[in-house]
Amino acid sequence: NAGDRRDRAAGLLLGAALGDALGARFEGMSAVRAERLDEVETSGEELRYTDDTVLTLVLAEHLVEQEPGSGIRSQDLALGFARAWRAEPGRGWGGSIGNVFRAVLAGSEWSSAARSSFGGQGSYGNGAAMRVSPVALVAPTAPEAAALGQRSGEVTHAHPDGSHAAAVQACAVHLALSTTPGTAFDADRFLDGVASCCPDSRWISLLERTRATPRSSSPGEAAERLGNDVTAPGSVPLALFAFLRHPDSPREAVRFAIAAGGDTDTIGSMAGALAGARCGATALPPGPLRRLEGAARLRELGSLLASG
Ligand code: F2R
Ligand code: MG
Ligand code: MG
Ligand code: MG
Repeated sequence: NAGDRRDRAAGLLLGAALGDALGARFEGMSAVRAERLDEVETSGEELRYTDDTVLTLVLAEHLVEQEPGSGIRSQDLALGFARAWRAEPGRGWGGSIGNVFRAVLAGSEWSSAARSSFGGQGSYGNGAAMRVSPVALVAPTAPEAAALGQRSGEVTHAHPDGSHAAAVQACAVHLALSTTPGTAFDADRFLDGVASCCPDSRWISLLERTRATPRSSSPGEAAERLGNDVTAPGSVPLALFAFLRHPDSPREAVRFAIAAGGDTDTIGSMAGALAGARCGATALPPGPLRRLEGAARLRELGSLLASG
């Protein structure tokens, strides 16, 4: 029903932002102890989000403004991202993505700006995947979510590893939205669904490695096998695994992702989007949610996209 769909849409966006904000202060640490996570969850401070959520908000607003079915206006989207980067320099941006945004602001077309980084290769950072979750709310099917995710990713990440990661995460979030919370979660079926939307063999093999990682692995063991860094291939698999590990608890999925260390805000955010999409906003931890920066707007955008 409509109320349930709105709750899932809000859960997707709020879960993404919560994972980002909870993980933010640990980004770059090798592992995070449970007590440190407890402290952040229970402190009275505002939970401030980072670049991950700044860009998720830009993409969500872009999707709200577009005509239904009209896809992505790449140059407008690139400009929206670049203006947000210029407006909020203190949000913990990726090392090289500023060069892409600077080129767009100087008048370059998005495709040449995106190709300008890393000697013409383009970026395979996880920045395209970390912001992609709202496309799952407007795409009618998982393959269409993947295609839209790919297009939104290419706007800044010209390297196929970077843009395909956005396709994979978008498809995964769409599939998570279409599962039924409270019923058994079939991890193999979920991974088969993601693989069927998958743009290339590299990502198929990363998904197989995710499937083959023992479900009982600790966060550290999972990070060892799947990676936990700022590259797309080194982070999306761990976010998927955190969700497979705790499909019915956004709090535990996010805590698992952050405990693994490395790119904690981004892996936490991608895991939070997946578990929030399946379980809805009502399943998010209420204390941290009350302290989350931007929560009202995220909830509102979820409603707008769910009803669009
Ligand atoms: N980058 C961070 N945090 C670490 C730094 C925090 C602080 N500013 C500090 O310096 O201490 N956080 C945010 O960045 C990640 C998203 O990155 P995005 O937007 O994809 O950016 P970028 O710069 O394009 O890629 C990230 C890094 O990946 C490596 N890389 C990418 N493409 C490469 C290529 N073709 N060849 C070689 N290396 C490549 C580089 O190291 C890039 O700097 C998120 O974690 C977000 O939270
Ligand atoms: Mg960040
Ligand atoms: Mg639940
Ligand atoms: Mg990060």
